[in-house]
Amino acid sequence: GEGLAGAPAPFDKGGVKVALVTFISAGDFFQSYQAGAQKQAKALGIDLQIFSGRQDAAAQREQVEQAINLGVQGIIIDHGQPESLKDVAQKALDAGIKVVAFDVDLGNPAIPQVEQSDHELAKTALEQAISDNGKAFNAGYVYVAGFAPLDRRNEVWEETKKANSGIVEKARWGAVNDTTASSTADQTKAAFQANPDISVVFAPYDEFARGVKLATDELGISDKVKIYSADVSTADITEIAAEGSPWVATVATNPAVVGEVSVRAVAKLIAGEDPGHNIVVKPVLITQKDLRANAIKTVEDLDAKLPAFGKSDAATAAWIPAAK
Ligand code: SR1
Repeated sequence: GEGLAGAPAPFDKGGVKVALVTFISAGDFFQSYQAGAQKQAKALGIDLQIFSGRQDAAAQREQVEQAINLGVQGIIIDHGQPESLKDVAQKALDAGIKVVAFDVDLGNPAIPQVEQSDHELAKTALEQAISDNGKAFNAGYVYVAGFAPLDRRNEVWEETKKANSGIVEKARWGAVNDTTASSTADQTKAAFQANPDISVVFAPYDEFARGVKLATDELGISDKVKIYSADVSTADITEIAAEGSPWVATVATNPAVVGEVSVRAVAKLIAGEDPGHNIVVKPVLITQKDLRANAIKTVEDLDAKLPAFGKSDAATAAWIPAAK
């Protein structure tokens, strides 16, 4: 990369190398996150190398070691299993490399944590579910433990059930793998066959929600179910806004913005600036009703209509150019 006039060292000279080591590489959320990271890197003259983890903890761990050996100045760790990452992340720090974590808690005060305010995200989604369906309904819940964002959203689900005895969790299912949506769809069918009285599904990851919708469409019960999720993509908007869609609301950031923020955070560390320890990108509520009423068809339409969705002030600095 080229030098940035007026930027602090080493960005003034250019040639800064950063690695983005992912755990989940496929799916709309992660593709968009990576695209945003790449755009912000380009604006900063950073040479960003993306490693695809493919849900393999051992491979991701090795990739962090590869990045260290490549001589990068910064590493962004995107999701993963804390136990297989903590020591290699410390090894990177010991080598003078700056580290930022997105959605994986490495429990290290030297490693800033990027997140999407997952408690607020889940709270907003569940408040919408209660406003649409009342305080008593039979619920299905899609959850896989061990992912920091899902675990944080789960805390809010547990609190919500505790505060509302009329909300009954009839079944819980979910899978995170190469084909999360179709695996979740298969499990959803089984869950509905055993519990035909489920009327609300909390599916706080868009691949989960997509799987649930696939299943309810196939079972012909989409008019009897409402789905509340996290995340959004252009493909999701199409699914949510479709006629007769049971997917009525989602709470989401623009994942590209989260990618931009992650790169800005590591850039600030490399420049010797403090981006803060908890770096939060706030999500917004997106309802089927609003998408239809405002003819929103793409993530770009959302960016244009909702300024809070299209950009974030997190980890900014006067010398950091906006991603284009
Ligand atoms: C398996 S974890 C999936 C979640 O990670 C990000 O936080 C996205 O919001 C997605 O829901």
